[in-house]
Amino acid sequence: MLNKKIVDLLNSQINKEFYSSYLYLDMSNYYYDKNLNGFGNWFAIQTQEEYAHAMLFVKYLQNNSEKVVLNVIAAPDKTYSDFKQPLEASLEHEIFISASINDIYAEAFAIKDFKTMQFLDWFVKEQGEEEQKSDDLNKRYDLFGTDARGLYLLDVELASRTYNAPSLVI
Ligand code: OFO
Repeated sequence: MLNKKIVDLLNSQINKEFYSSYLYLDMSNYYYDKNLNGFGNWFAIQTQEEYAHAMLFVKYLQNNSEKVVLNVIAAPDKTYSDFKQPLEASLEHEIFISASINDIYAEAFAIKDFKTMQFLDWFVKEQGEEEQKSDDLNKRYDLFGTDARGLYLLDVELASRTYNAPSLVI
């Protein structure tokens, strides 16, 4: 059993992870629509990763005999007027998700819920990597993406990204 506030925060995080998956699917669709299929692929893989994260939170609640509450997933409401904007929005989103994970961690720490802290350790590390990955893509776009040949080569590179299931097993 877990503390009620922790359960509420974890359920809210499930919604945020599913929303992240939805948001990245929207970004993926944006790039496919522009024939930038490598960028589309990169975000399609982000979509899969976020879905897997949501399911890890689901599993954690189930393993602790807590009720999983599924709420409405908001529709992504951003429109993009150039190729850079989804990249910036994804970095901003990852920073928001990191803060959300940190808030749950802080609550778990305050009530000495060491089990939840241990579970969240993986996400703290993962968010650090996600922010880094997104920042790196933004910087590489700035370097190469504004030149047509550079954009083409970057798109080819991003097309080779493949999905790896999360290393966390619970
Ligand atoms: Fe769920 O990994 Fe980032 O957002």
